[in-house]
Amino acid sequence: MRKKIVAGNWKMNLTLAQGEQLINDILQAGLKLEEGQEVVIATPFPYLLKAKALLKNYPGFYVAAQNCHSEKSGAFTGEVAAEMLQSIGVDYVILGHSERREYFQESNEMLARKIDQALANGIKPIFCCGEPLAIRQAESQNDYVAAQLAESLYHLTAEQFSQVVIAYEPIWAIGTGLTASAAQAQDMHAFIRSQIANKFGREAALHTTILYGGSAKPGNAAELFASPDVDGGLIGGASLVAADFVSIVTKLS
Ligand code: 3PY
Repeated sequence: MRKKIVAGNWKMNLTLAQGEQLINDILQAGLKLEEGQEVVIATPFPYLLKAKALLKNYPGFYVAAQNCHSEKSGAFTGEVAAEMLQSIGVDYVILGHSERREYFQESNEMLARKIDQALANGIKPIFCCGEPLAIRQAESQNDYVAAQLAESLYHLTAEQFSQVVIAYEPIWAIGTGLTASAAQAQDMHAFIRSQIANKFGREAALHTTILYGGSAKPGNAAELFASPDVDGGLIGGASLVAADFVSIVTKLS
């Protein structure tokens, strides 16, 4: 009914040769993706074309960028526009990762414009949301995530929204080795789905893929993915090790 996805977020890691090796190792594992399952590999910008070429003959494998600019084009030295990504065949773009929100001051409003650029160029956004530790400790995580969704996504039409994948990444679980428990992930994913139902309708909510991210690894992926509202994962560190990444993909059900 809705797509199940495991997406690897390489962040700012690996040389081209290492990245090529990693993709070849993943492909050689001979993963058998079921109908509706996808593997997405989010490489640094300079490797996207190569990744696309390597994955070309593998149905169900897609490439993602890790960011794009909020404007169409112009005098933004060092930046990359969604249209450029489209011109090299990029399928997905990760937007709003907590590292971008924190280190590059990306606001919900700026992310709304990045989402628009991605969609205008036929690239599916993987929109990241999630709360910092203090918000979780204050038990305000639902309000916090609801505001992220509303401010970045609720200007979309239902048709536009159908192209968006959500990734719930509690910030306290990113790069810390801490993982949300399967119950914590399920609670938030169900909450996100209920918010989407309120805004875009029940059908849209049922069709939205919601990934869990934050120190997901082979040892916890099966339990996380078994939750009814968890449709796969956005994988950080474990996506850099072919055996770990492959093992996580096999946990999709
Ligand atoms: C992590 O797992 O640490 C991530 O940030 C995935 O995007």
